[in-house]
Amino acid sequence: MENPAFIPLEPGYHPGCPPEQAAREFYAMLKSRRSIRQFSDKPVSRQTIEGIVRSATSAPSGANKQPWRFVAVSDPALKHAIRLGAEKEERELYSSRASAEWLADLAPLGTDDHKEYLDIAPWLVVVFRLTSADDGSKVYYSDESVGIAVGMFLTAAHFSGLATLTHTPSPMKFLGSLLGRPANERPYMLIPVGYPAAHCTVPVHAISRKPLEEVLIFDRPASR
Ligand code: IYR
Repeated sequence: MENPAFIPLEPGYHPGCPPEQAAREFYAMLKSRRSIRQFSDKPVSRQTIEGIVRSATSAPSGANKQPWRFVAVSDPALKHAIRLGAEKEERELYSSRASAEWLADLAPLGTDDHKEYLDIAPWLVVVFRLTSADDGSKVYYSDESVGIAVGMFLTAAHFSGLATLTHTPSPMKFLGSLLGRPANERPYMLIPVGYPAAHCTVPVHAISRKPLEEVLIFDRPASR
């Protein structure tokens, strides 16, 4: 095989301050991100969605196959059809599919099968995971790759002053047919994007985070 081509690394982003300060400031920006379920219908420009998706698709991916598609929906009739499809699945989930343990875990979030926000949010961004590339070739680590891209999407939306919800009506198969997507695209997540409604509240339960000592371990702890 021929030698692969390489070019010198372009200078990266430099925040102009020490990394300790930059990490602190980034966290200060990100820690106010919340999933919300009460959206305003205030419009968000197509340009904003393009910028956010550019950020998301800067994500690393297995063999750089970029195994994702972002379908941004603002057409009210299409949004309503998505709402009807999601509510149909969610009715099943809440009435029979979910275990008692799952329903108990969801109780503090106050969710149910009504998904009014799918009509109200100005954009519903449906993220698809490609099971093979557009040219038919293989993709690798597509779950991990799309998960990273979605994380960057949420971060970019928050940085842009917008709120999101990671909504996963399950199963999500109806989204592929509603949006006319080909068989190699599997729905991965439905992300309403917009401004929070003036009356928006968030569940207290979802605000707390585990302390850092619980989730971050340096090296190997001394055995107890
Ligand atoms: N998809 C349902 C249920 C749901 C599941 C989990 I896990 C959540 O963190 C929140 C909701 C719904 O959207 O209501």
